[in-house]
Amino acid sequence: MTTEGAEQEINGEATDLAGNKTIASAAVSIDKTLPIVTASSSPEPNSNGWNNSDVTVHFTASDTISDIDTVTADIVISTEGAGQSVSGTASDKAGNSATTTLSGINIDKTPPDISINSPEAREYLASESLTLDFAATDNLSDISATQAMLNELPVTNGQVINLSAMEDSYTLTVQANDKADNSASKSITFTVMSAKSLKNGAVTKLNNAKTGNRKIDEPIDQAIRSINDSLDEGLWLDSSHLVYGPKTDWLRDMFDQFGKHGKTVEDKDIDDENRIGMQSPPGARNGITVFHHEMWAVMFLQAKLQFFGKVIPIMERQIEIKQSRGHDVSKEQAELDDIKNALPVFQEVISDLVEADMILAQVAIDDARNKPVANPIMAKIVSREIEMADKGFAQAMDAANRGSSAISVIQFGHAWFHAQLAIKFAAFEERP
Ligand SMILES: [Ca+2]
Ligand SMILES: [Ca+2]
Repeated sequence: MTTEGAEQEINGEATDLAGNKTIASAAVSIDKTLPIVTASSSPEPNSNGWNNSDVTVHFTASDTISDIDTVTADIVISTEGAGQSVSGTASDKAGNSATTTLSGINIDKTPPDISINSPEAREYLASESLTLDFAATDNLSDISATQAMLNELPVTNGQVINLSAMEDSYTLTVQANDKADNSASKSITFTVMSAKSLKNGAVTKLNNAKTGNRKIDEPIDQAIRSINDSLDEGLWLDSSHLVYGPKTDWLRDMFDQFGKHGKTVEDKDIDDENRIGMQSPPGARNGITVFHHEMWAVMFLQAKLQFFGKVIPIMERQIEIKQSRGHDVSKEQAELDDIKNALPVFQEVISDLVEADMILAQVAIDDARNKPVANPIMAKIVSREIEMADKGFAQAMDAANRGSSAISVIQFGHAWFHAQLAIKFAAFEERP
């Protein structure tokens, strides 16, 4: 009997020695065919062939003839890894068994790792340069996409961010996906301190330092007036850029003048600050006046610092004497305390103003350096102005380090002015 089939009837005939015949029949089931077993996984992998959660492998078996007896139960794979495989077996009732293997199971449950090296979570000056430096790496399936936004603006790794027109708070958010669709996101918030916000902050500090005592409030009011003059909206392009005037194109006029007289422009002609005017014509709005106002504010405060520096020991001595005579010194003591409390604020405001001017000068110099020169003949003149600006800047820093704050402010003004000249010369195109 070789034919497969269930309940096959077989008739057998037996004859004994006496010649009796018996016919017997039996049902015979034969199954030689292996079951068919298939495996399927869920959830299905994504289009990259990866899962990001446990994968359940289910085995389905079918059999001809004798039917399925056992089949491997569902196998849950929870381990991360690429190229995993599992096998399942099915047996039919005739004891035939078959095995199948499902391979190529890729599981990655770990989100990418994002690092942000730059920016740092700190305060930047608007004059600083910021190069974005971030990276996304993945443990297993690899990064499929990285996106970064600086507030609402899409940015890329290595991008240089110009802080000079920025102020307040910014957030860089880096978001990355791996090939298994795990996603991660990391944010860094930093702030940008602009020249304008330093000055506004200085005004606030001074207002808060008022005591109701005329001796302190008067210099404070004087300083605030000067700072507020320097904050005149008409002098500012944005939070760290000043207007450069006069509005009339004096440079073109100057070249026309030279043209008329058949001369050529030489370095010495444009090197003379007096000739082309550190001072703007009447009514012209020019950022240089910001430095002038600032210088006055610094000088008021410095003068008061020096004055009170001398007065404090005298006041202390008077209080001592009065006290020794048994007089009430509470009024004198209160005034002395007010003065002593105000002086550190004066000092702080002076350094804020110097720093604001440093930002203005640095931003202008950077602008000048980055400005392409439209007319090659001007290149030498432009680079000379930048040189002058650098020199003024270095002198301003020296003065600031020596504690000569007013001189520092003036030198930053010079640096700013020469940077503006460089920008102006760089933009100059010869008239056809
Ligand atoms: Ca079978
Ligand atoms: Ca991963």
